[in-house]
Amino acid sequence: MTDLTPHPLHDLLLVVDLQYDFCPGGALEVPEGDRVVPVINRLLPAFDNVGATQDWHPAGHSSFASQHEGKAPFETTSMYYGTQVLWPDHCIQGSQGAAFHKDFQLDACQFIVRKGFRRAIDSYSAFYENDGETPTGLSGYLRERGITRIFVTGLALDFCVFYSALDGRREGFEVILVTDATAAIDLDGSKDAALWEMQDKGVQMTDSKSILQAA
Ligand code: VGL
Ligand code: ZN
Repeated sequence: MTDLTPHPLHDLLLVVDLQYDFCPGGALEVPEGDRVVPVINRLLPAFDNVGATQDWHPAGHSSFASQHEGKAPFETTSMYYGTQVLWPDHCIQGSQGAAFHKDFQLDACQFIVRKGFRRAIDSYSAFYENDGETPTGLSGYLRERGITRIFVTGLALDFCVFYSALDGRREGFEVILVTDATAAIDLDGSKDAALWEMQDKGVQMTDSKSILQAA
């Protein structure tokens, strides 16, 4: 079994999109999304390396259903880079919905990667935009810092967490999903599909209790 003890140099806690629009009452709410906030806060002191992502769209972003005549949120459309789910307007730069949940101890984060800021392309993953090839710069940053293993938490399990975990593997990092520190949107079985694919691609799974016991 993998040693879950967080290593001071090589392990990173990554917190994905812990923003109001993904919490209950938000524009793109994840059921019980806010439940992960205290779980993540409890993990923070166990890690010497912590970073966050922040979904950060300009008004009129092309991933918004409002920009597509005749389309409703959660339908899909074809973009130049492939199929794209269309979302309610969310995480608009500078808005309250784009802000981090106030109870999340953001001060513990050493970096914040903003993503989805180009109008023409969405960006779920912390590593690549949705064309799968435009980098955010995160893998180079982490490699220069000597990070080799990433513990992934945050929202939403079946979109930004999922793509971040898979791209982390693709970039050669060890990836461990902290299952109770994440929550899913779950569109048409997307939660189970994401869990299966992550397992298939070598993403390990654990829970916060096991990490804290090992710390
Ligand atoms: C997300 C859909 C659109 C996420 C972001 O954080 O999972 N999902 N934008
Ligand atoms: Zn988004």
